[in-house]
Amino acid sequence: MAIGLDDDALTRARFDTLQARIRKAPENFLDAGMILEVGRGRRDVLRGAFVAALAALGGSARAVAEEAKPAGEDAILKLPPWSTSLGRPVAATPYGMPSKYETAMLRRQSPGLTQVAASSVSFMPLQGMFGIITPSGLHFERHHQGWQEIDPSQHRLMVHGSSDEFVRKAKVYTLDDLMRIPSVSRMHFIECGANTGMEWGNVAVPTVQYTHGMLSCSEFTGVPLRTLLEDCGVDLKKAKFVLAEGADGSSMTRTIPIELVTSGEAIVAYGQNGEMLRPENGYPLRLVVPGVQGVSWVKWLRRIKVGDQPWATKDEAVHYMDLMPDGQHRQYTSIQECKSVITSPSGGQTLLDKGSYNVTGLAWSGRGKISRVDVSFDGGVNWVGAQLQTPVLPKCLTRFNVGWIWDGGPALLQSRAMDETGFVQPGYRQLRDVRGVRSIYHNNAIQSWKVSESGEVGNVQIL
Ligand SMILES: Nc1nc2c(c(=O)[nH]1)N[C@H]1C(S)=C(S)[C@@H](COP(=O)(O)O)O[C@H]1N2
Ligand SMILES: [Mo]
Repeated sequence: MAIGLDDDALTRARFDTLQARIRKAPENFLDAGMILEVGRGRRDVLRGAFVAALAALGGSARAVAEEAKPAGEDAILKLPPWSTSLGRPVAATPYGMPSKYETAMLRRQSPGLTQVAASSVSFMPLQGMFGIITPSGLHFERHHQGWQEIDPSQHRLMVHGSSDEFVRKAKVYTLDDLMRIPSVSRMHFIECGANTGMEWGNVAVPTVQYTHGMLSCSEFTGVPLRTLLEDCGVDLKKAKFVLAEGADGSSMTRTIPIELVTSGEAIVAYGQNGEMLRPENGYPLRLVVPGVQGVSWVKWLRRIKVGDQPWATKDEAVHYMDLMPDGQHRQYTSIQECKSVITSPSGGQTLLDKGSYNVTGLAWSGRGKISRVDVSFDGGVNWVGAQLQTPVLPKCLTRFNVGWIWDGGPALLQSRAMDETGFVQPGYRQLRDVRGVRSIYHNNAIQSWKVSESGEVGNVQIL
């Protein structure tokens, strides 16, 4: 155990809570409430550890930590107000919210990105999340023209063809129409093609929220797009592609190969984690295209057009292409290849003491299931297999965990995922050999976190 307090469960529980909070929220290190709580710890060894860990803080904060007297087991012996008073009634909050003490789990905008109201990104806080599902309120956002709050009774979805030869009876659906059709629910990740894009240029942004936070995972509910095409009498021998269009001001339009539709994978979704989609994520309808980059998951979906060739719209002829070393652009590279990242410990966090840690992270592949994740503590010289937490689902986030004893010396943490096709996540050198350095999109390289002797964790690139 990191601080040798096996005989003092209470203090340790408190330590664990603090550690969890610290590891969740690098930005919240200087929370005065936490420092007071630390100061009241009974054991000198604990106080010592924290005072040392807090040594970098400002003068007044340190004074508080040193002056506070240990208060023994008061928290157990004296009943707190919440044990001796009447609690609040049911439905005091008809829609439940996180505890007011959970202030660190927030979507954030990258300080390194220019903020334009219309074209904007918010990143999900991977560093403090558990399991694989992203709470809907923390799902990342990427809008090309802001987000809209659409009245579902006014929303329509049209399915039609480039010409009559593709679609026998074009139709316009209301949300009520769609909800009468047998539905499916599936868990999938969505990753923006630009996730980790800043790292191409060797710009090491500080935290995992900013390196990998254009990623989320939900259970989506809706109607397979194939069902709608069949309903409209689409000639599936002639159809090769569909075009999806959003109802927002960006007129987002993306070409999707028909195989992703005929396989039954693409879903016209209205549900997200058991409730209706959030407005930011496409309420009341969005396209779910498992394994494919986020841009094809058209939000506020209003139109599906069926044809036999790609449309090369603005969102696929100007953006979301990969500039290769020979100066050519690679177009329609939509699958998100196998990738992983350690989410804790990660950039911006601080290890408080030597000892055992759970090294945890996420792995995913747009081609199927994750088959294995290896973790290195020495920059890729030695690797150990991490435990994959169930469920392990295709085109879904997979959580991995591995125990680690930090000896207090410098360390380099990396994770390397493999998917069921045998594809192994590349290192930076390998990726740059093929792709050069001028890309923005589709960076799935191995991420490295450097742990320094002070316990501080930072973002470094290892070639
Ligand atoms: N209509 C519409 N659909 C859209 C976008 C948009 O701006 N408008 N952004 C796309 C991009 S680039 C991404 S990465 C995902 C982001 O989905 P999210 O905001 O639900 O995370 O939506 C895609 N679908
Ligand atoms: Mo995106």
